[in-house]
Amino acid sequence: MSEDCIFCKIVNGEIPSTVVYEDDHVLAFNDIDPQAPVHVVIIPKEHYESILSVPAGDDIISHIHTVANRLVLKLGIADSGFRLVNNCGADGGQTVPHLHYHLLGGRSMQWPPG
Ligand code: IU
Repeated sequence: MSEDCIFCKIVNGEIPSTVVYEDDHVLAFNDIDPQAPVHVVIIPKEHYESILSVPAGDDIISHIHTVANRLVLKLGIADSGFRLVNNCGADGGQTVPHLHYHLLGGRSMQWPPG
């Protein structure tokens, strides 16, 4: 837990969120500023500033991908397609310094992203 981290506050319930999945290690909630009909933010409960902070051998990334697969089925976007995005660092578009993945679906995606 990092004291000033907004996503840590969401994890401990200080800031409300619409939770779509939770287990001992991961929380997934609807993005407050959705960029697609389905836009879920998937985060580890433990605070990692970014994907670069995850130690080798830690299986949190694998677990997040497993959770994303489950959510894709639960939210009905498996057949139409979806995008799983990790923004890392300022130029990567990361605005919240707590590791997270965006799960986006329900519309056609463009490439390359802006
Ligand atoms: P980014 O990859 O760091 O830019 O994504 C952060 C996301 O977190 C962004 O899509 C925000 O809309 C979202 N978010 C949120 O869902 N709830 C919050 O309280 C805050 C940000 I602050």
